[in-house]
Amino acid sequence: MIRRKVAGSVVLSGALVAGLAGTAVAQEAEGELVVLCTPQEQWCVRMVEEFQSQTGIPTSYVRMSSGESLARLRAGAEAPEFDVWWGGPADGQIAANEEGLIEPYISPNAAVVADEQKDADGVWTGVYVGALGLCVNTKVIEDLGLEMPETWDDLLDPAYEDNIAMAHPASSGTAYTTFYTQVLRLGSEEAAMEYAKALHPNILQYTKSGSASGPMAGRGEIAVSIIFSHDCIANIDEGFEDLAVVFPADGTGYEIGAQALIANAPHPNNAKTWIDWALQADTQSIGPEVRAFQLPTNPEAEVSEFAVDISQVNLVDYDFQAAGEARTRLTQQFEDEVAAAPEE
Ligand code: S7P
Repeated sequence: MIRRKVAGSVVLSGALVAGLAGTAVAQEAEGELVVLCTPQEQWCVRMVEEFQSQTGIPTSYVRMSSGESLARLRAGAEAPEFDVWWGGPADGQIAANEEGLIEPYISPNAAVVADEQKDADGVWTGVYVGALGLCVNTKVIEDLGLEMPETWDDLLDPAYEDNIAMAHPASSGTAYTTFYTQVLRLGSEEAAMEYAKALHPNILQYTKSGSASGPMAGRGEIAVSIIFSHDCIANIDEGFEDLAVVFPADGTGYEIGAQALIANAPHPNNAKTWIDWALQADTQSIGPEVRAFQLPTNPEAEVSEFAVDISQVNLVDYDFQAAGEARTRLTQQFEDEVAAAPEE
């Protein structure tokens, strides 16, 4: 496991926060920072602790899945409670921008991020990348007398009845990425909705949060969890040894985990300081310490030995802008035609 100390401490001088390691950025400080945090809890905790200790800015966070985040931002649009939205697939930030909930910001530190991993107008900037996979319990597959699944269509086999779990696209960015992957793979929204309906009898549970079904597969409660491959790898690293990752041969989707400044944020300068900081190589090297095995967008950041080289994976040509623009409409349609969103 790669361990790396985060470099540098920060001077809080007068009204200016300056001296963030590796950046010449100085923003006017303005009290606290409230982060809307979508990745797994441990990563949110570490990021907030590190930011606070490096900047002296009192920082708190609320962890919410992508769809929940969007709903919460919408509900609080008149008096925003958050300053920055960190993490979760970029389609979430794009959907929020469609509703005027995002303020574009181009960080000077975004220059190191590849053009396809950020919005040219600063609506969102990528902080990590990861591919969707099937997180398969090999022992359950054996007990069921099945072959390992190889494609999305393999999951439609009635032998999987009640043996698959995934999150619900209305609440989860992972699940929305899964759904939109079908749109791109099959060529239309209609075909993707038909696929979701055909898969439905095999779904034991739609969880609220994207990664929740990984441990279900790890415990043998289901044969297959549909999650980001890095979350399955984290589950294996935690000790769920019967799990294996399969990338569907018919093409899988991927995420660019993104961050964005909230429109009318109470502390916009602190939010910009966070966005600048989260793009630094040292900051992006924190992930593997908390089993976040995504690929960083800063090419200088450390890459975990467990990170998936997605250039070796058959990926669909994921269209983040189109996916984000369609998110609210398609998730409502999924609720109406496939399954209601989970309460808890
Ligand atoms: O755990 C890391 C991660 O999978 O969490 C995000 C994920 O979308 C969680 O949120 P949802 O509950 O909305 O699915 C991903 O961005 C990230 O890689």
